[in-house]
Amino acid sequence: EALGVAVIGTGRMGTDHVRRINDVVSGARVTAVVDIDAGRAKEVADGVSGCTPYTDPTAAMAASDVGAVLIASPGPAHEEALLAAIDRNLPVLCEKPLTPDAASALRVVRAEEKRGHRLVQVGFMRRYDTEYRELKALLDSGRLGRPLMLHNRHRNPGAPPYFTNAHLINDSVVHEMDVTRWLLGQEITAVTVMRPARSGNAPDGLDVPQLVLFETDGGALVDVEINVTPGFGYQVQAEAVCEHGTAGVGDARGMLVNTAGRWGGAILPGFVERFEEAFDREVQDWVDATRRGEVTGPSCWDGYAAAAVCEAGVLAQAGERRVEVELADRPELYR
Ligand code: ISE
Repeated sequence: EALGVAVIGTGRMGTDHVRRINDVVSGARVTAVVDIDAGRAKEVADGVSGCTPYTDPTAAMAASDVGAVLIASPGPAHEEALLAAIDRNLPVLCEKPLTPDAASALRVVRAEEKRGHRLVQVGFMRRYDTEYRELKALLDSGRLGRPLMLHNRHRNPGAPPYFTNAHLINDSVVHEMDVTRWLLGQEITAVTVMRPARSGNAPDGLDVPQLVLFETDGGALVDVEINVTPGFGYQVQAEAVCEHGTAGVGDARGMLVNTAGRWGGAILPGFVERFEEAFDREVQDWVDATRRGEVTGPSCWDGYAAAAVCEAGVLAQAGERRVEVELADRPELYR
């Protein structure tokens, strides 16, 4: 029998996941959609057969046709929904961020610990991207020796109007935090943020580009260029510098055209396009694992660790200085 999923939040990611579960993923169907805006919930539910609209996440979770929850509401609404799902022993796929700050993320970790088993997978979709997986496999193989540095570029075509400098850390660089922890298998111990002169092309309220540096407990140094350049397109790249060589992902994708004395190709327009396959694989893996009664993928601990690094990052950014990360001890459940 197909897994009945309640999708909470019908914004950009929520609606995309409803489409994905309906049209792309096998073994699941959307049986409930939740939005604080009743009209919006109904509009989305009307497009899916056998789907009920709700305004209250806990009401949806209580429905007999709901067996799992996908949280895609704004970050500040995550904690309540996560705790309600854990309380009902329902498996969850939670879009990043797990929660907006480390203290609330740790409360979710503690709730899951109390349950005694994992229920939550966090939506760090880069772990499902083919290229990032290849890089991870190569680093894990040891062929290039130890990774010593990781260079990252994270260039966005634009930003939502509410975006502030802190969002650059919490919403964007959070992916490099997770990728660093996952690729290197190390914790981030300190963050430094520096800024060159502000781009005249920067959207209002954003000081871009910025340079973010991570230090890790394995002695690696990681840099991230975070940028928002209207009209540029979306580009995410990572290059590991190891003892015996380097390996990079995210360069030119697709067709290369030579004509009229020039060569070139297209830059993808946004993260939905760049990571489409990763999102598909992420949700399919989640559905498959859930139906087997397992929980895999990035955990609450990964969500908490990223939140702790974000907190240090936002402080580092505000003061343009180095800030150490404070991390609780990793519970047995996540070892
Ligand atoms: C957005 O929220 C994402 O998660 C994207 O992956 C990221 O590239 C973008 O910068 C964020 O705003």
